[in-house]
Amino acid sequence: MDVRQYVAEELGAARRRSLDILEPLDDDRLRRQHSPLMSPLVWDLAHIGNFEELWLLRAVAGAAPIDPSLDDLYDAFRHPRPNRPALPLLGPAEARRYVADVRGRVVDTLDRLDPDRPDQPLLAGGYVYGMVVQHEHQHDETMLATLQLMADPGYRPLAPPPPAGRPVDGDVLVPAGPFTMGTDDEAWAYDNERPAHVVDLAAFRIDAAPVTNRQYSGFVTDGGYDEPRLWTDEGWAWRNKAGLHAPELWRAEGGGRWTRNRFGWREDLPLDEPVQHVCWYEADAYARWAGGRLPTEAEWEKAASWSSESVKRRWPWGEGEPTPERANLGGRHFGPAPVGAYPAGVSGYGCHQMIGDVWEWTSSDFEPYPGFVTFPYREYSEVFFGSGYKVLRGGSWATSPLAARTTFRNWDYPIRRQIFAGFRCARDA
Ligand code: AVJ
Ligand code: FE
Repeated sequence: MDVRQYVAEELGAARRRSLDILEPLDDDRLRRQHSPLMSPLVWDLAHIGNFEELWLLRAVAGAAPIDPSLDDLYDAFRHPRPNRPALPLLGPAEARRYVADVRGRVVDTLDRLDPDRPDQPLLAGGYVYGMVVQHEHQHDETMLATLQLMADPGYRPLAPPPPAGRPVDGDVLVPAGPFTMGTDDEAWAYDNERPAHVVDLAAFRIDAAPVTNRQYSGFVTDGGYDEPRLWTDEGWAWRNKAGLHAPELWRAEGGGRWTRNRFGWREDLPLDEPVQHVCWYEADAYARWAGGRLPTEAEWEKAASWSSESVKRRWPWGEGEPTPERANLGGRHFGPAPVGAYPAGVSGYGCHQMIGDVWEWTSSDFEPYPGFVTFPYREYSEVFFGSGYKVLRGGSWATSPLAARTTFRNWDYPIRRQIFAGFRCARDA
């Protein structure tokens, strides 16, 4: 497909998604801060528009600012999240008008400017348009994490149920040898996914599926949260300080029965779904309890994108698009699917659900690859390197297929539980 047409369609799809997510919410819920970890939703919305204005109107088309005061308000680095509700933010109607105004102008420029100019790094393959589309989708996922933290009375858009699961046993062997980590030729990959480089790994075993709620509740019932030997020193200190005793949103109902809060509604813990809303310290302790460890980021990527054919795969299953039969992405089912629900999405080494369902914590710190070059701005990746962030891989049920490729890197602090994150375990072979 022609880049101009593709860009126009993906911009439209991202905007429909953002507006759909916010549509059920009244103005008060859009303006309020539901958690100090998160922005008011109306900040996210106008920030999406401001980012688009900065890159697609001002950087690409040389346009003058629509309103220069907005740049400060919606700069994530000038105002940390806890301070955002006190800012003179655009209200919901104003924010909707602003993002629509920006988008109208972007569509106009797309008619006269070629979005794909191989001689200009920002425009080669439509890069900056892809960056803006992925930015909107990433904030859509952030807004969903905010809505999960929102107290009653609940948020429940209509969504078809996910496909049925089936048991997935044990782990798979990934034989020793080199593989290609990262990418040079994925057109819309971020700077932190580049450059492609060879990494030689020892043989290892990795779980064929993410850890389920059933498995994780075994750790809880076995006293995993009360056994300091299972935790790192930092993890144990955090477990004490934060009073961790089960994943966020779980509640013990007696007799070994658990319920969980899902977007403000209480339901029986779905035992066959991947566990969600655990922090890195919990994942790390579970892995030790289970006789394993978290995979490194390189191990995760090899298990997801490599095979005996030694050809890098864009997706675990190969090059075919991520259809509903292959992965749970984009908010389609509004929650994770049970393990085993995607036999058509299995990786070359036999791992299920590497893409979609839940982000997976890895043991690795967020660091640049050898030869990393910032592009096009330091605040996407570079300023976060070496600051104690842990890498997560694979995307969740809420991640857009445009941002869930096997090379994509996400990161968060090891104490964080608000994102849709779980994990799988690895072992030395
Ligand atoms: C890649 C998800 C960590 O949300 O902080 C959004 C993405 N960067 N706006 C974040 C991002 C700028 C980023 N993460
Ligand atoms: Fe942003």
